[in-house]
Amino acid sequence: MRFLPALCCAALIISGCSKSSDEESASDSDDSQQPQQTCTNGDPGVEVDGICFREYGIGSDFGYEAFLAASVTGGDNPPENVIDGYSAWDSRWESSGSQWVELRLPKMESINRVGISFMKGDEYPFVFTITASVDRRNWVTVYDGQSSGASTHVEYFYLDSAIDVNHIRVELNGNTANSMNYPQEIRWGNQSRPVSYPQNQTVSDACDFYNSDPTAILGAIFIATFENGISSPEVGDSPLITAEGGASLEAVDNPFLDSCNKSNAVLAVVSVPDGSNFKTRAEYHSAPRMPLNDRKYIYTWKQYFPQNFLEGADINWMSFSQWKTWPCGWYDSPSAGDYPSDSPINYSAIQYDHYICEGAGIFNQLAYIPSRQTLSLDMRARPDCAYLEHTPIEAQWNTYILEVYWTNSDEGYFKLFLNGQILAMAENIKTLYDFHPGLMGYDTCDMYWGLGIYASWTSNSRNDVKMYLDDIAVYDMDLGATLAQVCPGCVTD
Ligand SMILES: [Ca+2]
Ligand SMILES: [Ca+2]
Repeated sequence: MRFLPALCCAALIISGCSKSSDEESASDSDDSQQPQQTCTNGDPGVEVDGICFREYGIGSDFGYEAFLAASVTGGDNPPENVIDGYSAWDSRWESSGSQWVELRLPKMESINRVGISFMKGDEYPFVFTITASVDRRNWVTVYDGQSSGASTHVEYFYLDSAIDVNHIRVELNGNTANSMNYPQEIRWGNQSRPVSYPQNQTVSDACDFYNSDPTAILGAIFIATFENGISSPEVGDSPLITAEGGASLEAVDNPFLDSCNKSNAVLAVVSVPDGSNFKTRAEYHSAPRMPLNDRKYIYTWKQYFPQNFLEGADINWMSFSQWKTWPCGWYDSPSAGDYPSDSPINYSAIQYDHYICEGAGIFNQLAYIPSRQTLSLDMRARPDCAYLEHTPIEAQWNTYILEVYWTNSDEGYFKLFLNGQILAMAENIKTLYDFHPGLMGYDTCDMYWGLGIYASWTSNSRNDVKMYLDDIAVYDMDLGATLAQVCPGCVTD
C-alpha cells in the first residue's frame, strides 16, 4: 500500500469518495494499477503493451491522477510536467519535432473533454492530436488540429458525448512558427461546455429589460446608486474603497446620460498608471463578505467605458470585477490558528493554486485581455474553469447581470447577461474550488465583490484611465430574489 500524504487523506474525508487503489478497469483486469507495480525495467509504474507508464501523477494532491509515458524522458523540462498541476510556463514539457505523451488513468473515467495549455500559446498556434482509448487498440480522436494561438490558458476540446477511457494520448508536432513543443498541462474530465454568445449590440436600446427600482426587489443585501452624492450604499454596509497611487473613486454628476442611465449621479473610477510600481488598485468593494457554500446570488452593475478609454495605455493585465474569497489563499493563507484544532484538514498547508484554474490567485473575475482588446469572464474553480470573452462596448451605459450558484457540487452554474442578452453561461459545474474553507463553514473565507480598475502597468504613457460605474447591487436568492425580478426582460437565447 502506497503511503498517501496527509492532504490526500484530507481529500478522502472532504469528498467522502473511495480512492481504493485496487479498482479494476473494465477491460484489462490483468493490470489493475496497483501503485506498487513495477515495470520490466524496474521503474515504478504500470507496463502496458511494453510501455512503462510511470506513476508521476499518482497520489497527487490536486485531483488529476495518471501514470505517464512519453517519447522522451528527463531534461530540465521533462514530460511529467504536463500533469504536475501547474498550467504555467515554468512547469512545461519542452521538446522538439514529433513527440508523444500518453496518460494511463488509474481507473476508467467518463470524459467528454481534454484540455491542453502551451507556453507561448498566445503567440502562435501549436499543432497536435489528442486521442483516447479504453484498450489501446481502438482510439477515439478528441481533437486533431491547432490551438487557437490566442491563449496560454488550458483550451478544452469536446466530444459530442462522454466516453469511458483510461488512456489519453497527445501527439505533438511543433507550432506554426517552429518545431518546438511547449505543453504546460493536460487536463480531462466530464463537464458541461461553457457557452459564450456572440454579441451584436452596438447601440444602446432602451433599458426597460432591467428593473429600474432595485429597492423593490426581494433579498437586496447591497445597493449603491450614488444618488446621495457619496460613495456609500443605500443598502448594505459601507464599501471598502482602495485607491492606490493617486487613484480615486468618487460620486460625480453623470457625464454620459443615455437611455440606459438617466440617473443624476454615478461613481467615477480614476486609475493612475504606475509603470514603476507594477500594479495599482482603484476598487470599490461591496460589503459585507457573503457566505458562499451552496448559495445563489445575483450581482448587477452598470459600466461605462469612454470611447477609446484604453488607447495608449500600456498594461500587462487589467481587472474590472473580482469575486474574491478572502483571506484564504495561496499567498494569503490564514494561519492554522484560524481554524479549530479538531479540523480534519490543515487548511494552512494547502496550496490553493492547485485547485484554482491557472493558479496564482483565488478569484473569479471579469478581466481585460490586452492582446485581443476583449473582456473575459474567468470562472476558476478547478476543474470546471471557463474563460468566456466578449468585446467591451464603449461609449454607452452597459448593464451587466451575473447570476451564480456558488457550490462545490456539480450543480453549480453561472449566467452573465449584458444589456438583457445572455452573454456567457455554464451549468452543472463546480463554482467553488475543492478545499475552499467556506465549504466547512469558516466564514473567514466568505466572498466579497470588487469593482473598478485593478491593473498592472508597464509604463506611465497615460496620465490616467477613467471609467464609470452605477447601480451596483447584490441580491440574495435565498432571501427571495429572482432573475425575473431583477431583469424581467433578460432573455437566455
Ligand atoms: Ca505543468
Ligand atoms: Ca446613479
